[in-house]
Amino acid sequence: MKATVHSLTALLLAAGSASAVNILSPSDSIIAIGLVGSGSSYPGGEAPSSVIDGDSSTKYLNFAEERSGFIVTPGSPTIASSIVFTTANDAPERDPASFSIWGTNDTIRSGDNSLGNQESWTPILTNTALNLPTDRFSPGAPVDFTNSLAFSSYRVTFDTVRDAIAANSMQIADVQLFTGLGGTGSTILSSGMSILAIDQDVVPTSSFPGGENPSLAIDGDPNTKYLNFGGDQTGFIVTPSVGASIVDSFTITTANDAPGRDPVGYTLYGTNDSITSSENSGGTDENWVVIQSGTLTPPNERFTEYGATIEGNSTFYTSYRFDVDTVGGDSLMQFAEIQFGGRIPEPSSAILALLGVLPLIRRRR
Ligand SMILES: [Ca+2]
Ligand SMILES: [Ca+2]
Ligand SMILES: [Ca+2]
Repeated sequence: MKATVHSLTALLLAAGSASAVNILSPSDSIIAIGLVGSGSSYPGGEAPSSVIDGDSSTKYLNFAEERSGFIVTPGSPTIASSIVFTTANDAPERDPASFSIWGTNDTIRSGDNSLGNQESWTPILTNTALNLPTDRFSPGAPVDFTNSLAFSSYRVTFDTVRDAIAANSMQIADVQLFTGLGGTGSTILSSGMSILAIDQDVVPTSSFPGGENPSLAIDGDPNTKYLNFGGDQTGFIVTPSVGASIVDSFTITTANDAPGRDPVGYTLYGTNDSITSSENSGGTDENWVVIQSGTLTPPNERFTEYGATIEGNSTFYTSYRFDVDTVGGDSLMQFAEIQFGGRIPEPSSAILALLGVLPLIRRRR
């Protein structure tokens, strides 16, 4: 008998007997997510170009600390035989304590502040200890390579720093490659060469201020917002407390300021898996099915709604993932509110009547 009731319910739901509702509410479980990538970043005045300017008073500083470094492209292939590092102006704890160097003749496809792994790299020396002077503005002893190969680009990483606990970053004033052993022969690096900052540790890019957390996107208040420092390719995973639903539209409300942070490109996914992804992770622990992907045109007006209808979705999901693939040009992502329109399974009055009658039928038997 129970099985029959369930079959009837399923049949009537399949026939479209579900009620139109707002799917999201403040009691839903919601977490921030973002692309997993490189954490490399440097201050504007301490860019990687400072290591090839031959000036020990300028330095390259990377907040990603250990395993940060650079990719430099002298252009014409050279055979590097030794390397010299010069310490920066302050904070000896940030000095590299070990390094690795690779060469490639591939075209460089890695971006600035990337993992620096979009090429095929040949190791020249890896995880090699450095004992740089604690004196400031001072070159260390040249480190020799056993290398007979010519490369058009070099990748250098600083695998450890002198005191990783005390330091908040890695820094170095100058790096020079030589064609001869012991810092002899011709210098290979000079100002104006293409040089990129990298960090090889994989980290999530998602983070948010405490007062602008993702739950503020579903609190029903346009004066509060969700802000993600990761910008493009951040978003959220939400598990509506209404249970399984079919989403057929969504509406975003712009936040108080900075229209360049409004969501533009988006992808909406659904899953019926239980959510195991953690806060600020890549959000990929579950099996996600794309419901719809597209591009929005946010209004310039603040505290204003925009969104999209979902075409052709008839699948119930218990959780949703909303990726903001791109924002309007800013480096941060934010919005005040988001709401999903759709349907949840709810027996119609006809079904309720039927369910009410069934126990009577059974009692009469
Ligand atoms: Ca310099
Ligand atoms: Ca790092
Ligand atoms: Ca809000």
